[in-house]
Amino acid sequence: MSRDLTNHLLFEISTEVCNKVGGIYSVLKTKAPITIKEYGTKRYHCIGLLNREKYEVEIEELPLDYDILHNNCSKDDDDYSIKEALLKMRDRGVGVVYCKWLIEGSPKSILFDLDSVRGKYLNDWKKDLWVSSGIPSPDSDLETNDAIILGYLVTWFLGEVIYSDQQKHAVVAHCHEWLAGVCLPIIRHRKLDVVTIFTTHATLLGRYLCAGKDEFGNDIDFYNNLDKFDCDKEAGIRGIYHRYCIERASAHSADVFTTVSQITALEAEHLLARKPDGILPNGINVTKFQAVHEFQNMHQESKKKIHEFIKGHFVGHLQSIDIDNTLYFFIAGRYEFKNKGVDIFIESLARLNHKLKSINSPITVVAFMIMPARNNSFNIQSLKNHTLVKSLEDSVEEVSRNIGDKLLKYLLNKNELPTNLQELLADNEKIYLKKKLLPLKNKQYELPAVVTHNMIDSEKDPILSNLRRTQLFNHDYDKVKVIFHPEFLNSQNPLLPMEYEEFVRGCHLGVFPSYYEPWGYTPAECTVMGIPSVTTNLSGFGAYMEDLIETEQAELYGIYIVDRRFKSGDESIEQLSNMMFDFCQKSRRQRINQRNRNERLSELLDWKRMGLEYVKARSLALRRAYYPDGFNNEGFSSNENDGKSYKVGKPFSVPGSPRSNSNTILMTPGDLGTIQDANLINDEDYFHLSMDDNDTE
Ligand code: G6P
Ligand code: 1S3
Repeated sequence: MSRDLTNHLLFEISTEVCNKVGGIYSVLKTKAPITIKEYGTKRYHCIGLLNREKYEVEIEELPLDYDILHNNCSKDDDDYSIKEALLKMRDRGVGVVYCKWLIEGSPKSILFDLDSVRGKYLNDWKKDLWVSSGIPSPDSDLETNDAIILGYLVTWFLGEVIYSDQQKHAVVAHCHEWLAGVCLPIIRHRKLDVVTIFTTHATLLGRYLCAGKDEFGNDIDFYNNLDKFDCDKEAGIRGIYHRYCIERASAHSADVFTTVSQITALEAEHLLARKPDGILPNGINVTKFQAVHEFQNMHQESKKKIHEFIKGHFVGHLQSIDIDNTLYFFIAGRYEFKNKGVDIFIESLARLNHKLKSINSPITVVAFMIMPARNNSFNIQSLKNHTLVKSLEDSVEEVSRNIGDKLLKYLLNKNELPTNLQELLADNEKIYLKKKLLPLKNKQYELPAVVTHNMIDSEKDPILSNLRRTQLFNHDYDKVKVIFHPEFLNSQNPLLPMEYEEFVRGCHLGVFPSYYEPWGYTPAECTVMGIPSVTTNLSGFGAYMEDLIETEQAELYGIYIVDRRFKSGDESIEQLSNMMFDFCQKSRRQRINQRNRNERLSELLDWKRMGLEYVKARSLALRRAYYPDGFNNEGFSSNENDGKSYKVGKPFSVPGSPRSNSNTILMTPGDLGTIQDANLINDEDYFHLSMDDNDTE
């Protein structure tokens, strides 16, 4: 029987399946609806590891036993071989949860319990990896041990699937990141009939080199030295040689190797010694509201909640903040001080503070830093301030109700306004309010905290050290106030009870001046909510936007791109502080217009558009595996488009959509570094996939 290449089975493998850790979780989760649309629920499965602490809230377990398989399933079902493979593995003692991932699209998922086989097989598998692929694995690295167990379980599973499927379907395994890459060299070594794709979302060595120092203690000029690093040596110095070997072997063994941006492709070419076949940029699910300006109203509502927090946090100092002229900036993400650009953010804020003071600006900027760091829970003083303000607010509300009743009674009885409004406030009410005010009396003598929690290592913490160095202490005379919140947000938070998305909506500007950022979801998420953001030409997202929008127009759309590639550190800091300073000088009307334009860009980030590159990657992998001589194996193609550069142009007041501009064609990110033989796919069909008529189970 000949394999069905068109209706192949697709497996996406990652340690972030049903396991929220970082960006890859967002990729798989937001992409699921478009993948399910293409494959249905029987031909697409996600594979990950069982994280006992978290998995239950993410999934709904599906029944799986031989009775169900034999009585309810047909051998012709696309997923028959998958279920049979899992049952056979269970028979051999492998713990596995077969489930529906509770996200939009509900992809079926397979979670392997690594502990169920650790004792029995780990040592043999480590030895096999060394013998077959020359990859060492020290006992002390538990994360690598897990990666090895996952890799061997996935290989075992895929072997069972192709055996049980009897070549009815082609099988595509798409692995994300080195942690899920161990299966790739083994599949290659065992010559399994599986087509493979490896996507790296960063390189291990790149991340370490960017964050670290050279042997003389200087920052490493990473991008200007990409071709000069002795990678084996650098990986060895940093104690990651074995992980780097897995990453490199994954890249070399896959039929198709991809990454998420041009800049990371360049990095991978040098550090992993294989030029990626193409770019799979990250998309996002774009929800369009019925009412055109609904997202603007949501901004206003969420902003009010942030105002509430400000009242508590700055109590005793609120005379120095005009809440109606206050702008909320924020940076958020994994706490990588240098890689995420927190270093230049703080320095630029200090310069912004100086600039705003020098023009006596009416604007106050409150800059939030939301990055998890080691702490011992909330700062008692911060909690107390919020409770006191809340209690005062409740009392004022109660007294105002009484005043209202008394005023109404007076007007009805006397038919005239009271001459002495003081009479409306009874003595006991005055005493009551005074008592509530008393604990707030001395608040003006203590500065509002720069951090909301008790930090475990506050002396050495890089954010706090740099706030001290730049003297950003929340003085009344400071135009820039800072708040470090060393924990991700959620609606149960006693200080700032908001989910992250709601918080972003209430802010005015997201600032993400990363030095190392293969893609960067945070600015993309801002755009989907119509919140302007700052990014850099070293981040995948920033470079993608820079390619699509004329540089001088980007700011009109609320996309600020700091040049961190061709400018010195000091110049980048100055550019960033000037961008923030210009933003502070916008009128409310200009901010509203900018948000409207920004939100319209979200179309450029929709998976309906970005997902096309995944389709191309699978198509290329299948052709490479099954028709190795029939096509050109080259990697990137250049952007031809008649030699013209097609970009989003100037917004005519508030443009309908960037695409409506006559100068603009419907580009996909792949047009900037595409996978060859894209002509196999009909782009139009893909873009017009309707998400409504879901043919899922
Ligand atoms: C939204 C609301 C407006 C509000 C504005 C405030 O656009 O729909 O009613 O005036 O936000 O904008 P700002 O940039 O000052 O937060
Ligand atoms: C990586 O996560 P990170 O924050 O460690 O993968 C993300 C998803 O592709 C990407 O957006 C991010 O830039 C990478 O760095």
